[in-house]
Amino acid sequence: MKITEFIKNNVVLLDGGMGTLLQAAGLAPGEAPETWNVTKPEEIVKVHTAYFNAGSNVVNANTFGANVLKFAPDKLEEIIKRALENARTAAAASTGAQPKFIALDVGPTGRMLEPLGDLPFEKAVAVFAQTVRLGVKYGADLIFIETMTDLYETKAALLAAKENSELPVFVSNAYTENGRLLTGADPATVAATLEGMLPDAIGVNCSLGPAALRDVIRAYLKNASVPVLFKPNAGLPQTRDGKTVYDVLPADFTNEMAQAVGEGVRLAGGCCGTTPEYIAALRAAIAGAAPAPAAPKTETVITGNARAVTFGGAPLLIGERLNPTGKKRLQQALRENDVDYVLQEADRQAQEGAHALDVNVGLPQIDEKTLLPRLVFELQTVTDLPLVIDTADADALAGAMRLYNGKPLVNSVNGAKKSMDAVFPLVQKYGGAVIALTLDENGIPPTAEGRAAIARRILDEALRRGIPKKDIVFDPLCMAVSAAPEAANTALEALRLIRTGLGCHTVLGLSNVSFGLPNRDALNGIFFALAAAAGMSAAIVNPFSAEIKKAYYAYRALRNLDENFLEYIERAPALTAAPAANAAPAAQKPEAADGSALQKAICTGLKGQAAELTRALLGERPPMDLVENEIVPALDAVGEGYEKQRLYLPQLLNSAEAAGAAFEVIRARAAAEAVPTEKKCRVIIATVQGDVHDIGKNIVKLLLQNYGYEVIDLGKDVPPARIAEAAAETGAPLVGLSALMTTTVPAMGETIRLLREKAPACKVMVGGAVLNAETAAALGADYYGRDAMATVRIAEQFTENR
Ligand code: B12
Repeated sequence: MKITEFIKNNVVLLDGGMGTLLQAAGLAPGEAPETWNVTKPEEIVKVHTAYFNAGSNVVNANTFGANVLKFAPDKLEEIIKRALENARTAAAASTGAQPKFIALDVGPTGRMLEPLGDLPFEKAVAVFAQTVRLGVKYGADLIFIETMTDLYETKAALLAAKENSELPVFVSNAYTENGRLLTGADPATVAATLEGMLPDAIGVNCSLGPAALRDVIRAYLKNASVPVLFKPNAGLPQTRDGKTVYDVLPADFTNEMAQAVGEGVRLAGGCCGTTPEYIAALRAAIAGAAPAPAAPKTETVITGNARAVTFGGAPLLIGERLNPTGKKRLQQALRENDVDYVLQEADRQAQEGAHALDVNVGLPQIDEKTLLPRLVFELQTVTDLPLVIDTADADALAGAMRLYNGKPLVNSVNGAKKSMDAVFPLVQKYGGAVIALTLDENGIPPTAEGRAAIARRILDEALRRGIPKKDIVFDPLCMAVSAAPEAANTALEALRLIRTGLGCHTVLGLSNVSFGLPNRDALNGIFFALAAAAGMSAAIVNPFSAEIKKAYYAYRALRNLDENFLEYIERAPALTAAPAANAAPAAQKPEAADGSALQKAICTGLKGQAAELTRALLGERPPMDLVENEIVPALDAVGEGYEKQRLYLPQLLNSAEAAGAAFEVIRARAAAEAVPTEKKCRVIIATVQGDVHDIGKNIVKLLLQNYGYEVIDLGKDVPPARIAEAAAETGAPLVGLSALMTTTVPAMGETIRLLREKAPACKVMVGGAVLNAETAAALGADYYGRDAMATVRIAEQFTENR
């Protein structure tokens, strides 16, 4: 029997922790567990056998870290081959009579993908592909992708599994305590994104105990149409007496798990800290539990890299400003490869309240196949709004969908066979919802009924291919009323027929309707309201249009979609403003509200713009003024957003890079202007071990250099021993240490202790946002510096007293 058959009528029992058991059996710290497949197969067989004996249906072979980034190719093959052999030996040796399946276990690569890290998406796909092919070659029954903390890497792994095997695939992510992946995505986003690529089960493993993950698993059950799996830890790992311990005992674990199965979880097991004892108890607790019936979800959802947007309620606003038709400035930017302009335009629309952004690069002389995927990738570094990938070029669409981190809305397919043959297979492969235009080989039918009939045909064809109804969004097409006076009426009627007749969601490109008439904004606004009333679910609009905004917020208020009119009241004063339709950038936003242009560029993560603005400002203001009153406040704002969970790691990283770009301009200028002076004394500086925050340290370095000190910069994440050695070797009399996190303060203490031992004459100054004079004293530092200027004063004072 295949696992996909077995799942249909049974709750599937998975296995429990492996790494923790191997550690107990003597696996040394730093030793790769996968090597034991070859060197100590009997230990691995023992663990697998114990899980099969405890009742597991699925056992994950010991291949979690088996990838070509960690093992040489022939070693990798040996490890995977032996891993699957060991699991088969265990299946044969075990006593249980239950159906048994062996999974190729696929864990993360251990590297961050671009843009957060340096591993390109396609490289990640290739790494996973190699593991998957070996799993297939050596007889795995299924592929179990697990403990993924980044949605993009999860997509890479799932794509590799699909492209290189016919095996069933389970996909499981590890969530942080705030209910999101490390890189920000929430369960609704993950579920929508992964499901489009047709895994056989999705779910959650590792990180926390079952109770702490209750909300996450419920979010899966609410959003997922495929079976949901749950494989939590025996609690959050804690260190006690130098040992890792887990605090959820088998009885509590199984109670919580049994409840989850009752709520609809279809595959249950454990992760770190769980043992065969937990799995046996779990089997007893869920024995005979009937699997929850499959419940396909019907909501239309699209996602960005961290956010899901659901159709229904008031029409969604899809920003149209990234479509070059009729927009000279954007055309120029696209021709000149001015990515920053495009990113700013995206950000401005997001600020104006757009829910998704249409991206189109269709211009003569532009290679869409290259530019569209690139822009889609770049846009996702500045916005987590879902993108609407708008192209008639199937290759460009394929490239962009492949690189997209989320579930996009594709714009568009139509009723012509050629179009459906080109677009639907891409939707099936990469996942996505798709805008279907009600036209075909014969053009656009003049009547609403004709358009509804085409919609019906498109829907039937999509369903025949296995694409669910929720993923087809119809655009009944509206021409200009100036050319066709019935155009608006026809489009409105077609909307009504499709929405009520087919029960599908709809979208309209609104602005067309007013083409050729004066005060287009007025017409567009009223048309928005009429269309919304007729069943329009989303509108492709100019989010800066005052009339559209009026219509949108008023519609929500009147339809009781805006609780207590909160949003309407908040926006009301602005809704009377004169139309700002296509006004130039920058002039539109209230500057004072959220900082200067440079601060905003840093907050948004616009590297090029941050550098450019800094260059301009350097003519007017002293460099340190820019550091202290622009760069630092912007980073503080980002840090606060991160803390309050309004921003996530990708945004933090982009802002840091933009701040870095601004700072680099300042540094280069300072270096060029520096007057050579006699060096005062040597100062060693470093960010302590475990800490990669180096912006503050670099500022300190710059200032010290400007004041004539010879700075030896050891970089970031520097082990205590290296700092102590450098102090001893160079005889530098002063060392500056930086730490930005509570978790790295102990490393600072350790460094100071070692310095006292290895370079007793050396004085130590410390700084960084987590410190204050008290903690500095408690750590045994000689000086504490609140900011970079304070560092200089300390150094000056130190030199005088020497
Ligand atoms: C930018 C940033 C990042 C960037 C760092 C890029 C880089 N190259 O530095 C990236 C995105 C990589 C990052 C990663 C992480 N970050 Co971070 N990050 C920040 C952020 C927003 C700004 C830090 C900064 O550069 N400030 C501006 C500089 C100029 O200020 P400063 O460093 O304090 O330096 C000044 C003074 O302190 C002093 N000074 C500094 N060093 C020294 C040294 C001496 C000797 C002296 C005398 C003075 C001195 O002078 C400087 C100039 O005036 C802060 C929030 C904040 N507002 O601090 C969070 C923050 C520090 N990060 C945080 C966290 C949690 C993380 C991550 C763990 C996130 C994650 N989940 O992965 C990782 C940690 C990675 C690691 N192992 O270090 C937390 C730390 C919480 C805590 N209290 O422990 C913060 C506070 C955010 C938050 N509010 O939650 N982060």
